Amino acid sequence: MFSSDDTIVAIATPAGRGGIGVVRLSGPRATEIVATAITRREALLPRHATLTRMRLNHTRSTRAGDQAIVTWFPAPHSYTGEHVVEISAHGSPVVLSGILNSLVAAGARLARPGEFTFRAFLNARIDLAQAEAVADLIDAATPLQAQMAFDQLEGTLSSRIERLDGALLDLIARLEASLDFPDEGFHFIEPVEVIGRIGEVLAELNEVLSHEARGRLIREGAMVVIAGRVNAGKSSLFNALIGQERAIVTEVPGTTRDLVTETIDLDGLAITLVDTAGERETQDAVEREGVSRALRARDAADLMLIVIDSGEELTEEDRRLLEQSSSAARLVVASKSDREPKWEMEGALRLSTVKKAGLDQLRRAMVSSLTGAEGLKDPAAISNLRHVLLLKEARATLTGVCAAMREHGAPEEFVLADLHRARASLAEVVGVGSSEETLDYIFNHFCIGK
Ligand SMILES: Nc1nc2c(ncn2[C@@H]2O[C@H](COP(=O)(O)OP(=O)(O)OP(=O)(O)O)[C@@H](O)[C@H]2O)c(=O)[nH]1
Ligand SMILES: [Mg+2]
Repeated sequence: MFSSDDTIVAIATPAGRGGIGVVRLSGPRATEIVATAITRREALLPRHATLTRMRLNHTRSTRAGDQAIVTWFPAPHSYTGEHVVEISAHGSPVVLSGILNSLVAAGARLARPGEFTFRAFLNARIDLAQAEAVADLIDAATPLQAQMAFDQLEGTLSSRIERLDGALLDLIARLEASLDFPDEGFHFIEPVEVIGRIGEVLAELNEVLSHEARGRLIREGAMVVIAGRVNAGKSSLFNALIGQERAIVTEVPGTTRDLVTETIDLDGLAITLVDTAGERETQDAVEREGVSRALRARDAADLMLIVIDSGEELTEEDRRLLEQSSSAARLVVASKSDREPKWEMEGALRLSTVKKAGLDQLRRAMVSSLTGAEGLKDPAAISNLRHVLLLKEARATLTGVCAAMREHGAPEEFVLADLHRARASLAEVVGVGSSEETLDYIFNHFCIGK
């Protein structure tokens, strides 16, 4: 996918203005290329922050255009494992692209998204699960997501995979020894012991996989859709939950006509909150489209907040919505609780955005409904669907071979083939034997400069 013998360059800080901006190079010619753009004559010292002036190619002269701190991280002790040079300049888009252009003019190639991290992976500085953790850490929207990504970057998952793989490898070695010396009639390992050892690996796999739901919920977050008939107070609730007047609120029924989306941190959980158009029969084409979008959002929701005005008698639409959502994950919100209640319902959460009452209770109910009894307190050992699927594949293989051995004493060759297959599934988690498509997919989701 990428060639890796050239020197790549990218702006590593986000687009826009900032106190500083960083341009990063990686590759065999990194120092040589940087030398053409700095005014300092002496060679850079390894891992020393050096103050120098930089020539930007937009100045069309040999005059310097900015001051920068330049640091060289010699191979192999750098992020990518290659020579890396980081240039911290003033965080102006004009200055940074000037630096970038002069480095490209001197022979560097613009890096593709994720290419620095891809090189770190190729050079075995990190494995694939750790590379994915880098992307997750950058994308983290809540402290809990960030902590979980960092743990994975530190190798918590990778070392567990390594232990499991070690146990399988040991078993394979003993079985192969038995096969290699069949005449001696000596068994290095008895079938019951093989089953026992595989059982231990399965127990550990089950333990890791038991965190799946929580881990994926933390990593992926959840979509919570606010539904209800027109004027029920949905947008008021949406605004109260996100803490700003984002959606338009008026006394006119049918105010909201599109999906309004905002992400909030609820107890460490990244919640995508969606406000929708109110339910009602309407001739208005725009509103009709809004209502049908609301319907689709409801179908995709992890949790629905069904908002019903407690100051009005239940209407046909309220009842229909309650019935339609009865088998889905939902919370019923009795809104406008500052008004005289016109109905009661068990489990309905009374709430008033005017009086700011009942919001905390709703937040707690949302979290417990999404997370179940276990709660969310700690990061989970596994959080990425790709890893989950591979571990389940390994588990299925090992469960199958155990059953075959118990039922009809499967021959050693057969057992060995399955152990190798289980190892291959584990190896793919850390990127050994991963297909080019998998790698492409993963690294294409990175930002440029990482
Ligand atoms: N008394 C009282 N009025 C409220 C409360 N919440 C919202 N309202 C009023 O109810 C009306 C409708 O509020 P919205 O939040 O726009 O309702 P909605 O469900 O988004 O309405 P549509 O977008 O038209 O479907 C507005 O006049 C709000 O001021 C509340 O807690 N108490
Ligand atoms: Mg609204």
